[in-house]
Amino acid sequence: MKTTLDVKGMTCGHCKMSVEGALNELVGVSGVEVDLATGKVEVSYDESKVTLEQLQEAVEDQGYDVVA
Ligand code: 9UX
Repeated sequence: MKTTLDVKGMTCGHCKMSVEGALNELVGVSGVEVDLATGKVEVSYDESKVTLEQLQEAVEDQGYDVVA
């Protein structure tokens, strides 16, 4: 399935890479699209392998806030 996370605090290309990298490392994630201008992070994932909570935690572990 596909979800869009609302992430606060990403401002440069390195932020984008950190968030994309962290999400892509998770088993079950098949695609990540970060829009820096809006903070929207579109994630394609298999919900039988990874949960929405795990996606949010992966982003938070990089130091960004996820708005529920
Ligand atoms: Mo760029 Mo992002 O210097 O936290 S890595 S703003």
